[in-house]
Amino acid sequence: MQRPSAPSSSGRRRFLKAGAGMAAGAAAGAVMGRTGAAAAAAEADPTTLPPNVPWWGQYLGDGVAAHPYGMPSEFEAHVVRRNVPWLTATTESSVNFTPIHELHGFVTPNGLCFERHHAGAPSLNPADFRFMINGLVDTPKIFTLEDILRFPPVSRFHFLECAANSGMEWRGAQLNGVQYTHGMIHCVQYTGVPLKVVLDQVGVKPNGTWLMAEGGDASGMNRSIPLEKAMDDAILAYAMNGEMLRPENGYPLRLVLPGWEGNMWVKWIRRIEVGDQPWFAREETSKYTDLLANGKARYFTWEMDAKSVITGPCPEKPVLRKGVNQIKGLAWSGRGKIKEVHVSTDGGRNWMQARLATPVLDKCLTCFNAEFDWDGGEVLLQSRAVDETGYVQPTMQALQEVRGVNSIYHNNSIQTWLVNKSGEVENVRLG
Ligand SMILES: Nc1nc2c(c(=O)[nH]1)N[C@H]1C(S)=C(S)[C@@H](COP(=O)(O)O)O[C@H]1N2
Ligand SMILES: [Mo]
Repeated sequence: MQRPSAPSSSGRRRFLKAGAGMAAGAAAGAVMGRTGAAAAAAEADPTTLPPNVPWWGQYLGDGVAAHPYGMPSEFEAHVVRRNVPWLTATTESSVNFTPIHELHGFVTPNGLCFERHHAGAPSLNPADFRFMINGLVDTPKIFTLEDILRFPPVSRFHFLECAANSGMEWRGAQLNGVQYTHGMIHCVQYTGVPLKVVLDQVGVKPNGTWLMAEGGDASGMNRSIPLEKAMDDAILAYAMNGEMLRPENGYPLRLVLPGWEGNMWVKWIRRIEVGDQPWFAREETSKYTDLLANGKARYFTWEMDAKSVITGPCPEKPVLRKGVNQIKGLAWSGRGKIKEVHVSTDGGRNWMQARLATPVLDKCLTCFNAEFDWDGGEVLLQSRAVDETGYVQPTMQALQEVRGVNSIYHNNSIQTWLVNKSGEVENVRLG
């Protein structure tokens, strides 16, 4: 690599791009996914290393007017949501996946939160937005966004997991990447108004026991929700991670049902009807039900069972060197806090306790880490979450004994990563 003689601002940028391309190219030849920092470090120009003053420290950088809305470094361009084109017929009724292997801490940046739409993400002017509550209430009411913003706000961190997360893996290992096997999850800080506060204002009648939440997008997606949950911890959220919701996540208003399956978190919510029985909508009968081995189906499986996954090493993050390596991962439970996470390097024969990173919050992602000493042999990495109710994340065999193999949704089984002798990591099924 050559140092540019008189780097103009754009010249410098071209130089940086070329450098990144070379470095990433060299690494990609060896192991898929070995890009970014590791590759760049291998190619570092010694004349720019400390104590030398690097060339980029000898010129003015971008001015403050350059980025009115900041973006990640161009060297992080590989950290993006990804979809699987063959999975769905269209991109409007489809899903993309959070790059959980590239994230740090438990908060998902807004631009990386996976999206799941049934009819695409509508773009609407909040001035035209209305939210209605009708049915078994004393005073049916239509709210503007302004009205909603006038209630005292609450802010809470919660994960949202699509019930179909890991749904491809029921009959065997399918997708070779943690972004695809476990990326239908995100965790942000929501700000909004407790649904209870709004329901109390319209006055739910004594016989009102169920709610129907309805989306304003072209899918008109709706779900039945027991009043108990609405009065417990449901939020009508207008913000995520400190800014208004992104259009794809329901701008300007979405339902937040902590710990419950993502499908029920109605986006672009336009109406809640209060009734005295569930509606048995499409999304809770034909979809989001689990066909058991005996031909009957489970339904109203709202709570997300405790689950965890190792996000490094993983297929996208091979083991790069022998000796002590870090295992890192995420754990969560729809029933409360994570109590413990165990990790295994021998496919579940022996377990050791992982460290939990604080804070450990209710119905929120929890980060864990542990060390493992790699001698260059084959290793079977697993993690197992235990939540505060004492529930232990099951193996796929144990899950199949209860659920059979016809399910798509609610696969919270233990994931196995095979680290082979060259350090590459593969999605495998044991047994
Ligand atoms: N109105 C509406 N709400 C919706 C959906 C939708 O298509 N329309 N998809 C649901 C599904 S299946 C999931 S998993 C979550 C995804 O939320 P996200 O796009 O913010 O990740 O939104 C739910 N809410
Ligand atoms: Mo979903």
